[in-house]
Amino acid sequence: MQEQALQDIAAASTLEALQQVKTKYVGKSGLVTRELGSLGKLPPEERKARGAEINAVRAALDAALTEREAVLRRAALDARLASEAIDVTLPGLSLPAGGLHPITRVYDDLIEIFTKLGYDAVEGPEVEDEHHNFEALNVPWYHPARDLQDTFWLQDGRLLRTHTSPMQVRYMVDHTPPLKIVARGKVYRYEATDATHEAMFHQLEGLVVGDGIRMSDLKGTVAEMARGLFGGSARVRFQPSYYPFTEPGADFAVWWENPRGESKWLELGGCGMVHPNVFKAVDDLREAAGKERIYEGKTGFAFGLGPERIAMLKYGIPDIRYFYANDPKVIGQFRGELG
Ligand code: FA5
Repeated sequence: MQEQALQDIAAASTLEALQQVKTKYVGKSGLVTRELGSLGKLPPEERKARGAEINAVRAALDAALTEREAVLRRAALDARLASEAIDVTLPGLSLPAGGLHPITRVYDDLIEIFTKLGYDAVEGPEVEDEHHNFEALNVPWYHPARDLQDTFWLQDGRLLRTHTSPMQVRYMVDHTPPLKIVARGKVYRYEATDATHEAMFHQLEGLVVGDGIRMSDLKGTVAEMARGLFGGSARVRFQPSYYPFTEPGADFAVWWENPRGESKWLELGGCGMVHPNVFKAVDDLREAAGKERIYEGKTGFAFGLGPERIAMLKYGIPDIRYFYANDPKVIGQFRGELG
């Protein structure tokens, strides 16, 4: 039996098979165990020798079982390690890396230019009231300029701001001059979209207020911005224009030469000297809030421009609608280092 058992143990190729062999011989009702149990039936003089013999078998089997189990455990572990082994020389999986949206890049460039010129960068609410978006900017309800900027109205009478100019009013009510700020953010207009017009777009508003601020300061500032954006040889053009909140008002454009050798005037935005009625409206709001009237008699300039137009030229994007269509073919080009 011992010989047979040792053969069985050696032949067990898995831990489960070994367990079966173990049960068969030394389990509760195994062959060896039963032999031990039947000792009592032997005559007393034979028991001792027989018992010693069976115990020797048992010990031999236990030793063989333990040894075999160690071998099989080691093999099972080796097999598992082999199945989990990785080839560290294989190329890794690349995780998709994000990148800054082209509009964010243009904003970052603009904010850097103006921060160097000593401006503070601020932000304000997209949901506005009529007073800040229109009235305080010298656009009363009957003014035809309201039709120029078709408005998304909210049910509570408020609206989605149609430009960032209400930030001029908000900032002046809370701060004392002299001041220099740029305000960035989304604006909304209820209008048909085309290659250069979106219903949601962005603006950067600039405002400088102090004593003796002149139109030439405005022109110099816009020219400095254009050089910062497009290089030292950038040319800027001003054309008279009308904005109710400026007097005088102008539109400005930069002469743009793209890498393909094409060049044209790029309309960037509107600007002008802050209209006295705006200062008056700000003082009215300050007075209502228990603050001093300090803006009447001040001078200042303001400008507002659209970063989409800059990004379209800078990155050769032909249609403004690509910016917000979530098309990975377009936006994916701005991953990682590019741009
Ligand atoms: C204004 O919004 C004035 N608030 C700008 C201003 C500020 C003038 C301060 C004077 C003083 P306008 O509606 O022209 O002006 O818009 C300014 C710029 O926003 C445009 O030059 C253009 O670059 C951009 N823009 C206007 N409408 C759209 C549109 N639908 N989609 C994309 N960009 C637009």
